[in-house]
Amino acid sequence: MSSHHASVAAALDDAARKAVAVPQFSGSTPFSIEEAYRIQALSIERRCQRGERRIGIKLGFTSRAKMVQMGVDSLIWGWLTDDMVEEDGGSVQLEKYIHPRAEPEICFLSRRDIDRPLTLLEAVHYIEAVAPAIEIIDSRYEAFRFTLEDVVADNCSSAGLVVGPWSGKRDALANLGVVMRVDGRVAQTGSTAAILGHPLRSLVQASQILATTGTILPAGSLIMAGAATAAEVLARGNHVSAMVSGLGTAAFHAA
Ligand code: OOG
Ligand code: MG
Repeated sequence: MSSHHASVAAALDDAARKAVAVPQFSGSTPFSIEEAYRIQALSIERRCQRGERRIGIKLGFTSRAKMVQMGVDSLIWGWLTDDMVEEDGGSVQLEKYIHPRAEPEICFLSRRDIDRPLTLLEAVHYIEAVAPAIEIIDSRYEAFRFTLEDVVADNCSSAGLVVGPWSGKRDALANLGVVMRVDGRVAQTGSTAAILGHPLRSLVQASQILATTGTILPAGSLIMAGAATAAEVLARGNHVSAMVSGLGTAAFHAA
């Protein structure tokens, strides 16, 4: 099966590079979640061989809003690389993406290596800073439709991220208002409580996942906690902002 894994990884990597969608793979050749993570790892290796650097991880489907929107109900995770970072307040070139969507998130910057499963009480001590953020997701599958296995293989639709101002306010993240605006209009509203009841739980989950996979996430890594609301489709010219009460705003212009 491993040559099949490599060819799926190559097809997904090419789809992302060329910004051309591909059909789902699990329909023709079913594969397990474990295999999906192996395919994901192979596709990230391809990126790293081209010189991209891992800068952290993201969690997906940590909120009900996202599970309902995409019809998937398990927490998933994927890698972030330096190439995915878009400038806060800057222009995002939409041609790089296939059918991008934006979703409001919280981003953590880790203070120490995450090398074991953490409790909720410990997790706060592993955070250097926290920021409002926008994830730009872009499924490599046609019509942005996928099974759980397909989306995991596709690095959980990771494509871009915009990180807003860093803040040391890591103690009171439980229930902060979240507002995403598109062209000044309120498009999505929610609360950080939508993220697993408390966004720090994303960090706890991340530490458990990393421990089971034997991966150490080095200090200074980013952890995207998952969207607090459903995602919004992006169109050329859109100005998108995500405000998290008490933390500030991340924003970009879709060029
Ligand atoms: C999968 C990624 C989900 C989140 O924040 O829940 C995700 C997708 O919706 O394409 O990033
Ligand atoms: Mg997300």
